[in-house]
Amino acid sequence: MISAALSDRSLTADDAPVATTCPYCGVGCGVLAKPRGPESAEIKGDPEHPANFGRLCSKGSSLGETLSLETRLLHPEIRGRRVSWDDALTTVADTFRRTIDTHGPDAVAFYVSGQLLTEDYYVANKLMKGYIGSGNIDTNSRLCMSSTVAAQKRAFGEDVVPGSYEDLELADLIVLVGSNTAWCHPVLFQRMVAAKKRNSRLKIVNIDPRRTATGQSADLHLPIRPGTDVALFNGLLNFLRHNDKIDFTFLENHLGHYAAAFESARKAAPSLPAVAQICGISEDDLATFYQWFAHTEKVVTAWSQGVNQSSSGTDKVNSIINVHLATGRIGKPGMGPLSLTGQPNAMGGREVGGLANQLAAHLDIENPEHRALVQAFWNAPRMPTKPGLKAVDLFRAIAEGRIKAVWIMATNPAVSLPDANAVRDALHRCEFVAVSECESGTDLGAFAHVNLPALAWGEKDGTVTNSERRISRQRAFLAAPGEAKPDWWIVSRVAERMGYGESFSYRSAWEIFREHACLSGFRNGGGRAFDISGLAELDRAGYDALKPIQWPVNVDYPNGAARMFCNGGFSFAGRRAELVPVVPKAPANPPDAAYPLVLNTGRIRDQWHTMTRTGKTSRLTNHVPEPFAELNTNDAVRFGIQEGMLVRLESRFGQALARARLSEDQQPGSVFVPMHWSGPYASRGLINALVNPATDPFSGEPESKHTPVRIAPYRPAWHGFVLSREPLGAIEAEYRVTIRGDGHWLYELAHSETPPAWPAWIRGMPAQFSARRESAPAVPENGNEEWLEFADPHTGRYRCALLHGGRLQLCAFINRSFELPPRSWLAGLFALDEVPDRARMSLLAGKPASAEDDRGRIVCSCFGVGVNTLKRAIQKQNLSTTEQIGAALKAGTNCGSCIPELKSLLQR
Ligand SMILES: Nc1nc2c(c(=O)[nH]1)N[C@H]1C(S)=C(S)[C@@H](COP(=O)(O)OP(=O)(O)OC[C@H]3O[C@@H](n4cnc5c(=O)[nH]c(N)nc54)[C@H](O)[C@@H]3O)O[C@H]1N2
Ligand SMILES: Nc1nc2c(c(=O)[nH]1)N[C@H]1C(S)=C(S)[C@@H](COP(=O)(O)OP(=O)(O)OC[C@H]3O[C@@H](n4cnc5c(=O)[nH]c(N)nc54)[C@H](O)[C@@H]3O)O[C@H]1N2
Ligand code: SF4
Ligand SMILES: [Mo]
Repeated sequence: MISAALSDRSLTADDAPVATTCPYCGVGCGVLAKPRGPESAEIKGDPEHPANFGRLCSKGSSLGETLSLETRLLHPEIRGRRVSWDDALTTVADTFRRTIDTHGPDAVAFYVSGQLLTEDYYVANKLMKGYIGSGNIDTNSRLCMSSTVAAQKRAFGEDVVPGSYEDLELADLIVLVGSNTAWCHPVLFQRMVAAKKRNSRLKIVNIDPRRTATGQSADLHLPIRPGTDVALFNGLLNFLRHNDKIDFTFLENHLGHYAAAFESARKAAPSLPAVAQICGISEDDLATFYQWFAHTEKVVTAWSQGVNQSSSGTDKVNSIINVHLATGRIGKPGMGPLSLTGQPNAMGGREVGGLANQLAAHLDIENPEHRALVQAFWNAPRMPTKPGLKAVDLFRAIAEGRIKAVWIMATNPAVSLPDANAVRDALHRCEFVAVSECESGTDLGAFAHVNLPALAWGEKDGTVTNSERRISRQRAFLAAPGEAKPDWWIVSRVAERMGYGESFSYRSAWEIFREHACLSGFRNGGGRAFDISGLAELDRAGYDALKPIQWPVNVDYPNGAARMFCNGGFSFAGRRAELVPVVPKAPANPPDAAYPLVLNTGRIRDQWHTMTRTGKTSRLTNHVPEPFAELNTNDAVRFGIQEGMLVRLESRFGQALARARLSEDQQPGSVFVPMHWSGPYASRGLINALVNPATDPFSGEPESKHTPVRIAPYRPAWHGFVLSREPLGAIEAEYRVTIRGDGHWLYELAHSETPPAWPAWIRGMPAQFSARRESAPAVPENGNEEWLEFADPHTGRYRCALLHGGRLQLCAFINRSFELPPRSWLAGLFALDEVPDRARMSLLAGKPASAEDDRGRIVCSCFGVGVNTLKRAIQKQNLSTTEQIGAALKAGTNCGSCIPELKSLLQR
């Protein structure tokens, strides 16, 4: 039961909004939040935050609807049984202590996350590296940004993002590589689109094997063959050299070696036709891109996972940085390489050294002087002398029993690591798994010996750093629910119980931040760019009032710095940088006759990773309700697949089921599947079960975008869906997807065995009442129950509906084939207190008497505008711009995340 104390969780006085930061992507938008009851809040973009100036995307603007406590983890548990904090903390501390005493410090590990706050991250890293004395702390940023980290270190001598978001607005050419910015960094993309309206010279190029919402809005889309980015940028370096566009003065003054990189580019990408052939694109398009780049001074190249998540990810990033260094286009207004970080605090994690091969404050674990420096600052008893294991290797070590105790915080490796079945097997075998989480019922939770309830967004307090080095405060506006605690608190109390009380006596995030800031300046004679010593003296009030600021913050830059490296000042000896020679390499595992397609995985607009938060609001589940596999129409013909059919995907590692989508946006030979669906939402949607655990040799980042797979129709005995006002318990079906709707639940189902009688099967579906709903009757008290039914045993069709006092309670549609009525109109009937006669007549037909009544799949999440409504309005009212659509239907006028899709509807 939710305690009465939760009835008002507001921490704000006088209803004033609290300024905080969005917990989703690395854009790091400022949010103004006002609590509205214990489980919701009014959310607005913060007009003063320099990342978003008031804008929010669909995910950010729905934050207020994701604060439900229904599935939260609210109490510490051991083996699923509620225990006291003292028991839980002591169990973790004692088990770690015992394991270390018996097997040494490398027999334990932490696996942490870019969704921790900087303060949480700092403490976890300090405990593992300085006190336990092992390098075995790695983070999910390994799966995300580590190729960029490795490449920036190779190029600049330090992991530094030189530019700022405003450079995107000052540029005349923006090159987006392996980034679906329109969906994954939406507010930044909106800033680019707005800049394009102001500056008619500004062009956007998108380099992505798939045509995404980003590609649709670009001036030029290069659908390169997967994995060929290095050849493309090597070719560009070569082209720039042939066309006298190299800034040799910059190279002479600020670079160490550079000749070898030119030579390697010349050999690997000798001519335009050769590059066009390697990349599988037209020579004309390639020449256009090269010409634009060569003849535009202000160029920003931004990239994300299509670049990083590759067995040549580090080389890909260096090939991009090379063209910027070689032309001196770095650190100046409107130009530079700009890595777009994924998670809200991917950058903060790098600053505190959360990766297994780093130390805190951008220092190197393999450098004895650096180790000594950190050890001295922490007054630490021991330091590791070698890097720890990187994520994929770390879970292998768990499987092999070399690591015997692991503590996982704010990430779900059972879902997000490649070869996920092997990871689950490793967790199953591990002697001790502790998990710090906000949610109960995750796939990972099932493996936990100890579950530690952590504060979630809105409750936690600290700092994050976004993609442009900007440190912002996340502030609490809701009191802690149940017994949940801040992550830093949990780690510190375990550290105390392990005997390190003096060094972990923290009582607030502020104290930790000061220590972190102080370390960044400790014996830093200007050699380390990451220096926020200017914030080391912040008092509590100053920390609470801290305005967003871009590091470095020190005596030279008391107000932070928008750009770095404009006049060199790199971090290698002599303040130089390096042009890194890179050679194109094929992806680790090429497709073959048995597994002929390349599986590409990534994100959709309205879901965040494993859906623990974005799955909580129907506003975000409507856009793409079900896991899908998108493939080219030619491939579909080849493999006998039709639009809307269920397909089985299979690799050498595992299998998954998804709904087929046919599209020319997908190049032949590739199939794209989103990464989001995990156990709580889909029985067979775990795409990482298929993904190969190949990694980049420098960064250890997994190749999540390239696995050979095969695809075939999945032919169960029956297909169906059930819409229900109340959530239903376990439904026995091979294929089951659970979708939260507005006032209803939708279950997409398919199974290989037909039950003996449908009516009994459907009536037997157990309603699953949550603790809170126990008292609320699902059925209006004096409502009379009414069953409508239609069955045709000959065709295998069965349809039924249950009404209580005229109110739709449940309906089910079953068929032998996957062809079933659209769900949108039926779902809309759950909003009504009584199904009108007209609709009741057509209920079992599954479609409205008039087509006008079906809005179709939701495109605009903010105003619930569906694709059918849009198509009708475009035709009938002759709409030709997104502004006109906005005026007619409001679609696209709030967060703007759907504008690329509105544009493509207009085009069609
Ligand atoms: N809506 C939403 N937004 C998010 C997230 C989310 O879960 N949902 N997560 C956040 C996080 S942590 C991250 S890391 C970012 C990721 O942001 P993005 O990197 O933009 O997103 P992805 O969809 O993973 O992949 C981007 C693109 O890489 C392309 N790609 C695949 N192979 C290649 C290749 O060989 N070369 C090139 N050039 N491109 C290729 C894919 O087709 C895909 O369109 O998004 C952040 N923002
Ligand atoms: N196939 C494939 N796999 C991928 C990717 C891909 O593109 N393709 N992308 C990779 C990338 S870039 C990333 S970043 C990862 C993301 O993968 P994960 O990190 O595994 O995904 P999340 O769902 O964000 O997991 C975060 C978990 O932490 C919990 N949580 C949230 N806030 C807090 C907090 O403050 N404290 C604690 N203790 N817990 C919290 C959430 O409830 C959630 O369960 O996935 C990677 N995996
Ligand atoms: S772009 Fe959207 S998800 Fe990313 S920080 Fe801004 S509001 Fe949040
Ligand atoms: Mo990420």
